[in-house]
This record gives sequence, structure tokens and C-alpha cells, in this order.
Amino acid sequence: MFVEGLDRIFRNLIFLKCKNNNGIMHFEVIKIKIAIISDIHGNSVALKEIIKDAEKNKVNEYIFLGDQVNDLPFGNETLDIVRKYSNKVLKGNKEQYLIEYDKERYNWKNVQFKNTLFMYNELTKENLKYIKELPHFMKLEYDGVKLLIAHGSPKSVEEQLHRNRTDLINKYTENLEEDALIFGHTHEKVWKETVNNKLVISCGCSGVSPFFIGQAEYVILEINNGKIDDIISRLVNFDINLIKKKIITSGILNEDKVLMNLTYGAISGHGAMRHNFLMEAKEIMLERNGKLYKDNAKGIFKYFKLYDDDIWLGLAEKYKNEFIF
Ligand SMILES: [Mn+2]
Repeated sequence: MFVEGLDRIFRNLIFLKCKNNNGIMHFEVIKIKIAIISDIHGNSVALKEIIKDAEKNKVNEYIFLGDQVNDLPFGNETLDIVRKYSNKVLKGNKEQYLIEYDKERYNWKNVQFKNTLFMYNELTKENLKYIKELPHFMKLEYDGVKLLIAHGSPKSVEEQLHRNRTDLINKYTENLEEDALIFGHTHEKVWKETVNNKLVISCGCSGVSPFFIGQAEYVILEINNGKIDDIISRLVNFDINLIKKKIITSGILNEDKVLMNLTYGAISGHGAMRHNFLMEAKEIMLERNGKLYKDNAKGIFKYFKLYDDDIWLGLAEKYKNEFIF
């Protein structure tokens, strides 16, 4: 571990010298490797495996695209790792919920909302302060290659740039100054495309992807000779049984078991169950109210789909054979 840490420091020293002493000290072409990690959602177990894999691949830099915390209840552990490895970290909608709750203190009684409250109460003061200071997007430059990174879209943490939203992707690349637009949030598998002569990279979901069983996806971007040389999607295994144990000992199950069942379902091969549950909940809620959101919600909470308890718990009863907790 100690040797690994030294190795990383050495790697970054070379990278920095190369960057800062342009014209003064000459180094032969050095590849810059950047690990881009999005949507960890509190899965510190997966994050540790990603870091191991990225270190083995000798990355120079780490970028985190937001939603580091929630839905899994290991937010502090996750943020402690993120803060140790990077200062290129964005906020996602999940951080924004905690930040705005800190201000608004909604008194919503919904069982589903207890997951957000749990994390809010768990976060250390230091970590709460830390997430409040994260930016929505960042402009970065490596060896002349310019990147615009965002969680959802350059406009908002909540906007979803799904692959089929060619209208939005066209809009955001049309007058883009940077060479690449890089984001997460949709939980789609990693994909990349060239649009309007700009590179568009959707970085997948590291913590709770419904497309893999016990595997986390992230991206390694390679910059070589002032050009993006390669975009590699990496898949690493993590221990879902360890997550199960950690969920049980975290205390979250005393608050709301349903979301944990859906989230654990997503990473253990029952992504379809999670999808169907949420679609049904949405349909029933819309039929009943004509809307999914609370009337008194402000800011980002205007997008927080909050289901009535009888819907949330009723569907839990319906799906109980597929629930593990
Ligand atoms: Mn998100």
C-alpha cells in the first residue's frame, strides 16, 4: 500500500513537471491517464476496487462526476476516499438534495424520504461543508486538451443526456469551446460519440449500475501528445455480499428497507425489478395526483419524485419475494 502510494506521487510529479515546465525542461512524450468515475452513490466497496484497478493502470489523475453519496448509506467512507484522491470533483443531484435540505428542512414524513434524511444525519460536518463547495461543472485542460465536465448537463445537475437525446447533445456541442463534453447521471453504460466535431463521453455508473452484477464501470481517458488517444471503459468486480453486510449494520434498514432492496437489487442482477417497481409507483402516483412532486418543494426538490407511503409500501408487499432485506 505504502509503495503504491509513493508510486502514485512519483507518477504525478513527472506529470506536473511536464505540465509546468513547458519549454524549460523537456520530457519525452508522457501519456496522461485520467480515471473518470461517476455516480458512485455511496458504494465505497466498489470505489475501493476502482481505485485498485486505476492504480494498477497507473493513472495520473482522478475525476469524479457527482452523485458520490446516496443511495447506499456509506457516504462518509466514500467521500473520505474521493477527497484523498482528487480535487476535481463535481456535485450531482444527490449532493444537491442534501445541500438544499440543509437549508429548507422539509418536514416530509414519507418513508422514501428517510433515506435522504439518514444520509444527511450521517454526514460529518466536514463532509457536508465539503459537498456544499463542489461545483456543478468544471473546465479542465491537460496538455492542451480541453474538457468540459458536468454531472447531468452543463446547464443542470438534473438534466439527463441519454444517448437518444440527440437534440440536447447537439445543443451542448454546437458552440462548445472545449474538445470534449464529459458527464454521467443517466446510469447508461459507458458510451462515446463524436458530435459537431466534439467528443461526447457518457461515463456510466460506478456504484449502482443495473447492467452488471457486482461490477463497477468507469472510464480511463488517455491523452498522448496533446490529443485524446484512447477512451477505455473498465469493469471491476466488487463484493456484493460485503455490501449486504454493511447495509445491515448501517442502521438504514430501520428507516426504509424499500430503497435498499431496490438499490441492492440493481447491483445483484435484479435491475428489471427495480425498474418495474419505480415505473409502477410513478404510474399510480400520476393517476392519483397528476404529479410526482411536492407542492412546497423548491429548487432541486421540484425534481424529487416522492411517492405516497401506501404506494411505496404497497409495492414493497407486491415485490417482497424479490426483496432481500
Ligand atoms: Mn445523478
